[in-house]
Amino acid sequence: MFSFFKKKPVAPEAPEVQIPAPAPAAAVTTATADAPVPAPLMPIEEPAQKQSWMTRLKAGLSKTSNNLSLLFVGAKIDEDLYDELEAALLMSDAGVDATGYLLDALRQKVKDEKLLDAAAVKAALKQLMIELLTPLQRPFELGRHQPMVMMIAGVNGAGKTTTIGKLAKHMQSNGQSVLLAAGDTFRAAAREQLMVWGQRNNITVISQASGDPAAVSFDAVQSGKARGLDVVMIDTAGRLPTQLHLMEELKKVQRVIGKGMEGAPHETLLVIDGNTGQNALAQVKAFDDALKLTGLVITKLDGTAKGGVLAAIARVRPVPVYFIGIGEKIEDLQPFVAAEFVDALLP
Ligand SMILES: Nc1nc2c(ncn2[C@@H]2O[C@H](COP(=O)(O)OP(=O)(O)O)[C@@H](O)[C@H]2O)c(=O)[nH]1
Ligand SMILES: [Mg+2]
Repeated sequence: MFSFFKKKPVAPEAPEVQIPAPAPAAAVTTATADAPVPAPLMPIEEPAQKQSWMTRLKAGLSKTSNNLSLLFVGAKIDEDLYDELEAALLMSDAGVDATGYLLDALRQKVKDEKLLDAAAVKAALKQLMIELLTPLQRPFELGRHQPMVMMIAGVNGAGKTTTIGKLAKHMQSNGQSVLLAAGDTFRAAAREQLMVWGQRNNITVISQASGDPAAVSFDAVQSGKARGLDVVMIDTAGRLPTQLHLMEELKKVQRVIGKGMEGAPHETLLVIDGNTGQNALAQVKAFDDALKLTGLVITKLDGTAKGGVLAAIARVRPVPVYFIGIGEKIEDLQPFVAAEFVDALLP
């Protein structure tokens, strides 16, 4: 079993938040009054699982890593190299801004550090990419609120419902009690999907045939409070940021959640399909403008995704990336770790 959540320390003298049930040993770092800052969690504790995850992440991003790596094979440090690098970064979905930034920073580093061979320049680029992406890395902390209310948004097919399922299972194995709300009332099949999944996994799903997403969400928050649960996750119907009335509806859902519990939703996540290219950036901007996102989940990095879009996000709209997904299994969702990701992009 591996785990990737971090529990925020709860001050013993101000217990307005109940401390959740004890988690399985080694799953979650807990804090004492003497040592209030938990050590960072190892996302995956078993070396074999860790290796398998990295192998699959590398395979998923191999298009970009091949392009980038080949550039440096026996290369001279000249304008041609920078030109080819620019093209490769643009092709990776990094976008004009991040590409320009990385190239300028690399030229400067090559000059300052008097780098002469291709391997050193590659290492310098890798370092710059890690520095660029590290601000996006943030551990997901459990136990900050009871219940902690999370709203999950995104376009159709991005992987919202799948991600909710995976997160719910991970949270359960961290000793959290979870309630789901089938806020995708637009398609009956979507409601069914979550209900069936909930039954199979023994997780309560709040659903309403009437089909008002705000009402379902409100009920779920009330129910989570009444039952003293740890986490309420609210699924929403997919929508494009250009569908203005649907974006208004989403804002309403968020407002109504806040009426159910002061300060909720505590997390508003956007799920993005990693294959969407530069459009992912447009999605982040639009959903963030509408909802003030607290985090992102990037899915499907196992397919044809090129991965560079994270650099674009880091430069243009740095919303933290809590998790990345590389497949449909539970363990295929893991925390985003900048150094690992760059290692997959530029081995
Ligand atoms: N390959 C792959 N498929 C995924 C991943 N995440 C989700 N999917 C698939 O993408 C499809 C749409 O997912 P779903 O959760 O229903 O999307 P939603 O419309 O946003 O709720 C489903 O077939 C999922 O199994 C991932 O990380 N990798
Ligand atoms: Mg769905």
